[in-house]
Amino acid sequence: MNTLTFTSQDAIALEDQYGAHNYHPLPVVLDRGEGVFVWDLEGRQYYDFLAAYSAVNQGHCHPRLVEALINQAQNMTLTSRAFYNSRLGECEKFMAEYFGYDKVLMMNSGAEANETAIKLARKWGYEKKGIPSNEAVIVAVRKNFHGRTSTIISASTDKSSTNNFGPFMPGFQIINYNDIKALEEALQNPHVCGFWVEPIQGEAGVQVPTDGYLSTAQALCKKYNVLLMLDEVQTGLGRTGKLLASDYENVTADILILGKALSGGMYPVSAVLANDDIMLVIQPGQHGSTFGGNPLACAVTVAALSIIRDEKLVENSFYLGQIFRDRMNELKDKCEAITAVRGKGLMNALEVNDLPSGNLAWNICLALKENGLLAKPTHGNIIRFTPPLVLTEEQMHECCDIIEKTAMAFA
Ligand code: IF1
Repeated sequence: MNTLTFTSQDAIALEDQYGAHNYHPLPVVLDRGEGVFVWDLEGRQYYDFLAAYSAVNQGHCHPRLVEALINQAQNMTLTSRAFYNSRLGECEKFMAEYFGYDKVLMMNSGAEANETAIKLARKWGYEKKGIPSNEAVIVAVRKNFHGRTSTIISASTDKSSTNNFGPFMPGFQIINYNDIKALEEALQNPHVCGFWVEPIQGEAGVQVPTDGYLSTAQALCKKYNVLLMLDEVQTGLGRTGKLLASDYENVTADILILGKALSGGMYPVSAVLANDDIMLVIQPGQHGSTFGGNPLACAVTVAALSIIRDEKLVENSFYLGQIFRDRMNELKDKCEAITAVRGKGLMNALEVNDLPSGNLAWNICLALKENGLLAKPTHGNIIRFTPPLVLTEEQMHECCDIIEKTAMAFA
């Protein structure tokens, strides 16, 4: 806990005055975290049901991650890729074997990994599929979220992400999510090199497609010689109750995009995985970043992935997710404020009885905070619940009690 002289109000005032106004945070100032808990400047304890948008799947300040970070920080942090470093190859081998791919390309943010996937798919399109120069098309879906760069938002259908940020990058075709017929029509264009999609849409409000959507999409991609680019930045690494959300349908992406929990929230690490026939179209000097694949990132990544395996977080996520949705469905039946429950594993959402332009979800989140649980609305009528995967069954029931008590006050 901090001293009494610097309060949450002071911290909020500082951000407001000196920080850009590109966010509208819940009014709580977090100062410390451990496992599933966070504490504000006044020492109030909360269950963290956002987990930094699924980046801290391993829980806050996991001791093995802290140890990996400190040990590596004392030895070497950054070499650039002008030289080899002693941790990169080990980390790439670990990741390639962990996910079953030939090759790994490490970046930093999720947006950068998606950018990498776009460049890789296009280059493959020209050099392997024979698409005429500068004519490649990537098919994306409505309400996607893949990051904030100007290329990525060129495929966005969200006005607040795009308004007055043009001109936009050409080469994207947008179809409806969960629409196989539209996909097959789009893939018939011989200039299409990739189909780019989240297995469950996060920002759109935890939209779960129909069973079979991904496996059918994969079959269509094979049929039309198009790369399946899966953005598992948020759905990956145990979040949905499988290691990858695509595991539910035994689908293997041609280009797998990872980020967030790849470092357990310790450090920005992202990666793209692909087999040799795809990954090797990128040659020396054609893509990279100063920080991508640095020794600190590598040490943290190996530890973060080891924790997921050693602590059986995938299994825990699957198990606790069932409990959560069972409890929330019971709640929905007796609480008028709640209209829908959906999700997989520990990636879930409640829809509340309001318009997307309303403020009921925000007001419930404020009340949840007062009752010791932090969650964030997405749009005005959806609350997302994505706790760290290290939650226990007992804690899950306590959290469901908090949500129940809070929601009933709005019934
Ligand atoms: C923000 C949402 C979550 C992502 C997927 C790539 C990225 C993200 C599927 C980019 C990032 C974040 C970013 C965060 C809000 C957040 C988010 F509400 F916008 F949709 F998690 F649900 N692919 N998602 O979800 O990764 O470059 O940020 O590392 O404030 O923009 P990044």
